[in-house]
Amino acid sequence: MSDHDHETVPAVVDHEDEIPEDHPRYQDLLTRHRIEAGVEKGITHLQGMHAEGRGSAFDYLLGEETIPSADEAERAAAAQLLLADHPVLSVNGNVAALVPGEIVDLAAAVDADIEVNLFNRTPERLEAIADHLREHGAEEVRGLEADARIPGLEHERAKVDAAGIYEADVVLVPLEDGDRAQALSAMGKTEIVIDLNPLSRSPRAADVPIVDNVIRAVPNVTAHARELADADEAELRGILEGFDREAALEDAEERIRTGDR
Ligand code: PTJ
Repeated sequence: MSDHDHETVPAVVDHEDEIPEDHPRYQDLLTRHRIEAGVEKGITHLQGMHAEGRGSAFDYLLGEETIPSADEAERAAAAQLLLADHPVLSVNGNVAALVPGEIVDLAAAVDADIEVNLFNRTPERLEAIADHLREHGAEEVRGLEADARIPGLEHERAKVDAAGIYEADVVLVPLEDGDRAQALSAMGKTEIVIDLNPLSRSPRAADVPIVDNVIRAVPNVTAHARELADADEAELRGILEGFDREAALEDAEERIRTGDR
């Protein structure tokens, strides 16, 4: 079957099931649809569309696949989350729209809290995101109390739960802005960042930078965590020691610049 033989996409897609799975740009179309639906539901901020557009350009250059160095980072992230005393998964409007059920599955696999943390923070969006996560199986959603502050951050992303991100030892921050990534790092937290742009400040501030689409990265971290569920501490520490964050960033940049596999 050639690329031209796939079904065409209807002009108006009301539900993601209407996007033909054999379309060569299926994953990108699905992502766009979920972000649009997220905006309509009051979950995703309009700026989330710009963020998605940027991400999608990087993903295109990466070949829209999980490159081997990203898979290694995802395995290291799973090990880091399993070793944590108090891991927290931070969720914004794009993550809630793209991978709500997958975040709930990951939280269950590594026994993590889920906390909503928004750049464009409003009570309406917080509630809409918490409800959406609960609809996808989340039992407890943190971030609504916001009774603590990340030191050194002026904007709304500084607002966190004292019993959540503030106390966490390991934080997963997908699609993060650089300021908070650096501020969390300054608090001594171990950070796992998922971002398609390897040059962005957030993956550069991360202990474990994952240069991959959240749509692929989150379920793959969960798959590694399930596979490592019975691993002992020495094995998990060995995986982390064998992971080279600089090499992972360089490898992703090289792939984007040259297209070389
Ligand atoms: O929901 P809010 O209010 O917290 O706002 C969320 C956004 C994403 C709008 C806000 O944090 C923002 O403006 O982020 P930036 O500064 O645009 O950064 C987003 C980063 O995520 C960019 O480096 C993108 O390349 C990257 N990105 C976008 N889509 C994806 C992605 N990375 C992984 N997977 C994606 N699907």
